Amino acid sequence: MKRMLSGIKPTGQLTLGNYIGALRNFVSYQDDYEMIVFIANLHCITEYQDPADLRKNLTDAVALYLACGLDPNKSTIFLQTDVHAHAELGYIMACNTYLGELNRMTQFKDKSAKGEKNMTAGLYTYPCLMAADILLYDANYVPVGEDQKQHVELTRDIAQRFNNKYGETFVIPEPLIAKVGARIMSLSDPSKKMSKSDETNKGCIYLLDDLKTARKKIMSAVTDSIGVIQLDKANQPGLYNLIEIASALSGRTMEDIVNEYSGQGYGKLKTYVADVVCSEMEKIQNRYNEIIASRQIEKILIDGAEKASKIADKTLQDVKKKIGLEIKY
Ligand code: ATP
Ligand code: LTN
Repeated sequence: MKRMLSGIKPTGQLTLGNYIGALRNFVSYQDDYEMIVFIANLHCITEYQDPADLRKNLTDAVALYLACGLDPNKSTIFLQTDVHAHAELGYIMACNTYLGELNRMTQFKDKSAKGEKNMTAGLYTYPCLMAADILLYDANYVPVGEDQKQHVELTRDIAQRFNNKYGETFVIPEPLIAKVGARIMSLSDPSKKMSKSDETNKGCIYLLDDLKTARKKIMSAVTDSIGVIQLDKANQPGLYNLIEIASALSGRTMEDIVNEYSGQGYGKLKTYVADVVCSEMEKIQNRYNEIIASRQIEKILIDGAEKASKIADKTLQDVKKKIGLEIKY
């Protein structure tokens, strides 16, 4: 069975974008692949997090993984810091990455271009840690949203270079990007990705938003003044985004939805999108509440970390031996 690995940062509440672009795909893959999913808590402290908020977000992220359908009997679910090999291989990967490569990473470039102050060294070397996350597990595929493709490509370059230098060590991973929903846009500004770190909160639906709030955000989503329901991403990006959300969640094609609503007002279509989103969120939230009440999270994480460590420690041992870091006793 081929292996698949992915991670999500618990920087804030998980969003509908995370669900459509990442989480729900993990769930659909877990029957056909050996799925490894972790909470990237080391990645999230590249920017300051309030400790109390972070603690709550960690629990919520695991509970939401499970609520969305990840099954600990099928998938390995753990916290990045519970498997020490991540930080150690992350450092080794940083020693095998060139500054020029890190300077080219769009996520980093965008942040520096915006003139963000107090950018940390951790933010800069973040892709090296991400490479370690993936390479520790010999992952064949890495399902991610569009924004992470470049990081997986860098991981491939680092792995190939390492293999050439030290001999076959790492499996070369491939990014896996879903056709629909790989980049869900903000509801208030469809030129931007729907993001947890949305300052206004209006453009972003959090999976734990109450359903009334979620509906309101959809009903007031920014569209256009063209007034025709059709698929024109360039001129009607807001409308396109809403149809894409409904398509991803309902399993209907975007064309099918357009056919049903063409000739009608945007309000009708928005009501349909809100119905689809709220019905999915309601299911997730009910499961989430059950999971929180059942207090099973800790045990799942302990078991997950034990399973993950077995694989990761072996890879790290091999890497250290190949580099010459170890004395044979
Ligand atoms: P931020 O929103 O703060 O930039 P993030 O949500 O992108 O953070 P993660 O939580 O680590 O960062 O993302 C987890 C996964 O969700 C990644 O695979 C990412 O590509 C995907 N993802 C995030 N936002 C979207 C979106 N708007 N549309 C589709 N996929 C997304
Ligand atoms: N960088 C990713 C989160 C992440 C990840 C990973 C995804 C950290 N390590 C390994 C896939 C594989 C993000 O910001 N979304």
